[in-house]
Amino acid sequence: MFRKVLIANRGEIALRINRACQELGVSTVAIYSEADRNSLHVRQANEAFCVGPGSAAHSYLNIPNIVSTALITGADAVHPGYGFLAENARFAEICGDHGLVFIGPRPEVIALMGDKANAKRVMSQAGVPTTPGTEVLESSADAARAAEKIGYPVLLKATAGGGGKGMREVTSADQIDRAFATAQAEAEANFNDGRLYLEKLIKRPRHIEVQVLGDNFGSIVHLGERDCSIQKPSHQKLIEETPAANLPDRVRKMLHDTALRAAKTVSYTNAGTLEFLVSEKQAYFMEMNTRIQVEHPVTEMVYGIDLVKEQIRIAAGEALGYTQKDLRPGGHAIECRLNAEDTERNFAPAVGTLADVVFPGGPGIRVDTHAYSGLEIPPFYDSMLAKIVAFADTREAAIARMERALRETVIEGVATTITQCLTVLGSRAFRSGNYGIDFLPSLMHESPAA
Ligand code: MV4
Repeated sequence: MFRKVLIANRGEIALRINRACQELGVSTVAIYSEADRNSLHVRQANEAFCVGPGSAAHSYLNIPNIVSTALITGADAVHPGYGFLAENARFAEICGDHGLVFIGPRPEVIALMGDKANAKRVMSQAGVPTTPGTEVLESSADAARAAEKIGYPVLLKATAGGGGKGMREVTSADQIDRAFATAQAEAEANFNDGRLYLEKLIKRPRHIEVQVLGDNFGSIVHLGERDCSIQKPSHQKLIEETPAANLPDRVRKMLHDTALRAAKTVSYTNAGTLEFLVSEKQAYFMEMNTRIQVEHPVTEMVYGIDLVKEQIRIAAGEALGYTQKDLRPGGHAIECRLNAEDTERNFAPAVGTLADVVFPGGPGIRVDTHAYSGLEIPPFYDSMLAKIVAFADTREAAIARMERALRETVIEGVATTITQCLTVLGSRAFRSGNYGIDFLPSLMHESPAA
């Protein structure tokens, strides 16, 4: 096992990684920006070093400063969390070049999955069903030809994308030149890579992802699925749950088997997530995330496995020590994300100082947060303040527990998504378990002031 791990992140995930390290007897080094001086991750880690000013580009993305901090403090490994450098293949490679273990998959696998068109081709060749579409497009004329063949409506997507940036829906041939130009410009601006590919638009799908873990000895297991269909128009997830409700056993098994096949195709190591679009009859591989995800706690509750500890154990060269049949999921878990944002002003991020803060507790409730009364929310980073996770024997009991927990919660000083989460939990569509990616946008249309 490692002696010391540098945590290359902030916020709740930095606390989460620190907790896993402490329980494993591993010492921790926190890094922080000038804006995060008073953060809990700085206080809870064994050591902490400032790596730059507030802007992420100069601190949490500052590779030279982060790597030197790891080397000076004598860390053996670096955990990137999610966001920031978590899916930066070059960072993973630089860590390796400096004798630091990157807690994640191999750099080549990060790079392969980071190129969405390449990832789809590799998966398709291995027999994994992928969304019908093209390889990288040469021009807008190329796109028009492909769209004619596939049939409108289609989606233009950024090869370097994910999360909906550089994505454009095109419903007819007369829109494609314009859509191609704007998607390309957006991809260029966001990823410094304007390459696009095209897919048939899947109508009203569900967004279901499957968690996998692989060790360095060729063992790979899945840890079930998470339904992540409840997303805002900005593609920010609001509520996730496992197991997915109303999913036929046949489809569930197909998703799990397909995820395993996909992970084995690239000899995947460490924690990863395969994202699928699921329609009435079909499940299509969309992309793979080569990191721990925000919503990992719901899987941990249902499988009784600490995914962050598993990441660290695997990176330290330990074998999984269990096989698929040893994994016995039980119960139901739901996560609500509490973001500091103004739902009445179209989810604009809110900044300010937290006043009264009271988090819920009691049976079956887990709170992952870096928030406390008096914390100043800087304008530089993601707006997530807390994740409330409810675990119970059944979906109905988990929903009741989550509603109870959210009513216990007080966050004053900034507007949050608490009421919005309660609206979703109380809605008929959510209770029926019959919802897809169009659910939240249509709910917001029906009850704008709920
Ligand atoms: C799609 C799709 C329909 N058909 N691809 C959105 C984010 C990016 N990762 C992929 N996204 C989508 N890709 C095809 N071929 C619909 C979406 C999509 C979506 C996906 C998951 C969750 C919420 C979503 C909201 C709008 C669109």
